[in-house]
Amino acid sequence: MAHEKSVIISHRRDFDGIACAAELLRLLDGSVEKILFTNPNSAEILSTISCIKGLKDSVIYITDISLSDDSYSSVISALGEIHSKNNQIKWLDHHPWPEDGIKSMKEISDMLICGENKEYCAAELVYANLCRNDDTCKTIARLAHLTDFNIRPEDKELDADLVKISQCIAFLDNTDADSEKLRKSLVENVAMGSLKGKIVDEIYSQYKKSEAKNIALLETTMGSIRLGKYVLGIAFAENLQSNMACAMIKKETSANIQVFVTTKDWSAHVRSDDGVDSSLLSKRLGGNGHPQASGFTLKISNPKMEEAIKEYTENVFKAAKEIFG
Ligand SMILES: [Mn+2]
Repeated sequence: MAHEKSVIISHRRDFDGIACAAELLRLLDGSVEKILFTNPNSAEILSTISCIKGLKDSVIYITDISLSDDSYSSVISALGEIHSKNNQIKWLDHHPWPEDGIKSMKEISDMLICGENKEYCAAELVYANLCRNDDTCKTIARLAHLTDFNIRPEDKELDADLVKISQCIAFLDNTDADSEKLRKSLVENVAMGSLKGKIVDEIYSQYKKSEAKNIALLETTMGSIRLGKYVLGIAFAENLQSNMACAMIKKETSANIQVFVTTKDWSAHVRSDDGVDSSLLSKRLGGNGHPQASGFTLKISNPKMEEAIKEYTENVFKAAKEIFG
């Protein structure tokens, strides 16, 4: 039976994920039934998969999402059920994957490009494997590379429009209907090859309203610890673009490992200088990622924000001491 319909599942929080969806939107043109966004932790991935339970005879593209060590079996078994209803699964990712996860996923996927890739981000993999004849996809993929390989806002190569749209994407990393709607418009904008326009300005003005408050929280929660030749800096805000927040932490604390925690979902975004493998910390704390850019999410037991931040910081410092101390 022909597979005419398609569903896109991509990473919600960064430009690479949005760029993958934009490229696929161009490639698949009128056949896209749904675009869903998620983040790479099992709870969110499972809840996203539950949105396509009834799907049949379709192709599901999953991009810029990895499987982590502790949770892949539940995700793969949910996808196995989807696959058994004559759906194809095509998964393109560039983050590290557990070996056993790759093995089991291979059995139920029609295209699987995964595992750590030091040269290409997910949008570049989508371009190279699915839409090579589309020059706009090539441009989108090149832009995603700049944002995804930890090129910080102060680097000249990263132009202002790209920083601005990345801030918009991080700001929209919510599941409410308004955010979903704005994000869909943003994907359509990127699919036209544009990082600018009315929709970007609209989201950016919302983001700007929240920025001052977020930066103030970042500054008051900033802490650091020395671990031999390393300094780890940590700070919290409700929501800021991760590279930007980590650059601020680095500036304030001179840390070569920066941990930015988003308090709205307690996800931590870890960045580090060349030669410092901070993904060891993320992996120890149940997360995943590249040596210079990774992430994890800790559960919080204290309902009071101030106490929760203290608890979170202590847990990160404790793990960091064990690894780098
Ligand atoms: Mn990526």
